[in-house]
Parts: sequence; structure tokens; C-alpha cells
Amino acid sequence: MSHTRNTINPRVTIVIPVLNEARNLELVIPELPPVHEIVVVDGNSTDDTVQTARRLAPEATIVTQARKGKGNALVTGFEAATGDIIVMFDADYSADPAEIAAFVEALKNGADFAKGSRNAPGGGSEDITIIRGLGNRGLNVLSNMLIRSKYTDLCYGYNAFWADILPALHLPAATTATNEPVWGDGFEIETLLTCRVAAADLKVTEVPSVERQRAHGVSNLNAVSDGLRVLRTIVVEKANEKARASQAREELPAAPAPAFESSPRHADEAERRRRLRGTVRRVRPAREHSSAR
Ligand SMILES: Nc1nc2c(ncn2[C@@H]2O[C@H](COP(=O)(O)OP(=O)(O)OP(=O)(O)O)[C@@H](O)[C@H]2O)c(=O)[nH]1
Ligand SMILES: [Mg+2]
Repeated sequence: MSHTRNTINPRVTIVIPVLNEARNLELVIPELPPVHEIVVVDGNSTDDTVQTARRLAPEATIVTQARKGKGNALVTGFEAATGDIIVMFDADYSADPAEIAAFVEALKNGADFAKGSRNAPGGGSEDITIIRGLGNRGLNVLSNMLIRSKYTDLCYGYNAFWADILPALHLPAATTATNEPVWGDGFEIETLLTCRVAAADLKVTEVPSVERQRAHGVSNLNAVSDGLRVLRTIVVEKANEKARASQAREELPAAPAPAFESSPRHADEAERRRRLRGTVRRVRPAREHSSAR
């Protein structure tokens, strides 16, 4: 993406989805570096998550999501964020705040999306079992074939990006009239984001990341059902991408008569069509992903 970005001193927003994470927030918030903004998105926690966030980070913006799920929480946070850069940050202690600087550096150096990777050299996980690790690698190989990308850690949730790429990702609105559940509200969000970043042909830099062990509470992951969810997400996203591309093609106006292309009015029209074609190109599947080239 060619944008005028504040690469010298970008304002960073940390978006933290939280669902009953009071005990983990006690450990996580004091570790956060000073940033432009912290946005905590609560999923109607039944413990004192919100009070804990307010006490430890009085300057934080605290919002409650309208629907359910981590995906809806993240989108709610993205909409509330005012920074140039958004960091997606889990509250369960798994994300190391010391790594935020590396994500920001990757973005300042030209990436649109800085993708955390436990499998990049220097990355790792204190939280992953051998079976889950093998499953993850298998899924990665398969997924990269399907979405024609080169990600090394497809469904990892620790990522950062320039806020200006959000329109290209077509994420669901955080609130709707009925607030019925929508695609992208759940844990599919991480794979969905990765697929859409690839489809939009954005520049990705992988950032090695060491996933720490969740400090309190229990893991919600199940190797088999989560693996299937990742695969289903890729299939749905491929279908969505095709639908968006054909919709964009249908919106193209009929070609102007070439004999008049040199007249100012038709020159304008030709320019408008060129720009529209550019829109189509952006939603077509990326031939080769720019990550880890
Ligand atoms: N607001 C909100 N936050 C959520 C929701 N589901 C999960 N989260 C938060 O999202 C982050 C990651 O969720 P986890 O349950 O740790 O899921 P995970 O990281 O995929 O898996 P494990 O760490 O292995 O349990 C944590 O900070 C959770 O509190 C939700 O529905 N709403
Ligand atoms: Mg976690």
C-alpha cells in the first residue's frame, strides 16, 4: 500500500480482548510499554476484569462488545482505536509485551501487516504440545497451498498492522441492528485475517514470537476441532474472496468507445475505469504472497 504514514513516530494502540482475565491482567498490564492508547474490549466478564483493568490502567479505553466471541471483540477494539498502528494482544499472559517493539519496527520498515510467528527462527512456544505443534505445521503447509501464501504460522493471534489497511480487510461491523452472530465473530478471526491480508496482497513481515504459557485459567483449544475450524475458515474465505471479486467485476461500467478516448470527457472516463480495475485487482487472490520471500 502506498500511503503517507507516520513512520517516524507512529501512535500505537494495543487492543486487548478480555473474557474473565482479571488474574492475568494483574500480571500483563504492568508489563505493557508506554503507548498512545490501550483499548480493553470486555466480553461481559463475570469476574472483576473490568475493575482490574480500570485500576491498573486508568488511562485505558474500556469498551464492551455488542456480540459474542473473540473476533467481535477484536473488531470492536479496531473501531475504537485512534492510533496509526494496532497491536492485537491477548490478555492471558501468552503474548510477551517486550515483543511489541519488534512488531512496530517491522511496520515502520515497510510492512503493512506484522505477523507474529512461533515457527520463524527465534520464535517458539512454551504452551504448545507436540501433537498440536505437528498439527499446526501440517495445517500451515496445506493452507499455504490453498491461499498461495508463505506464512509460517497461519493462525497465531499476536499480530500488528497499520490501521489504514482495515478497509481492505472487509471485516464485519462491530455492531449491527440486530447483533445476530456473523462470520468472523469467533475464534476464526485469526485465520480469517491472515487469509484476507494475503488476498489483499498486503506486504507481510513475519516477526519471531515466543508464546508464553497462559498464567491463569484453562486453554480453550482442542487440537482436532480447532484444526477443522482453521480448515473451514480457509474454505469459506476462498469462497468469500471469489464472491467479492465477481461483485467488483459486475460493478465495472461498460467500456467507452475507444475512438473517443482522446477527448477530455472520455479520458476522464478511461481514468475512472483504470481506477476501478485497480479495485478488482486488489481483491483477486495474490499469486505469490509477499511474506517470508
Ligand atoms: N472480549 C472477549 N475476549 C475474548 C473472548 N474469547 C476469548 N477472549 C480473549 O481472547 C484472548 C485469547 O483467548 P484464549 O481463550 O486464550 O484463546 P487462545 O489464545 O486461542 O487459546 P488458549 O490460550 O490455549 O486458551 C484472551 O485474552 C481472552 O480473554 C470473547 O468472546 N470476548
Ligand atoms: Mg491464549
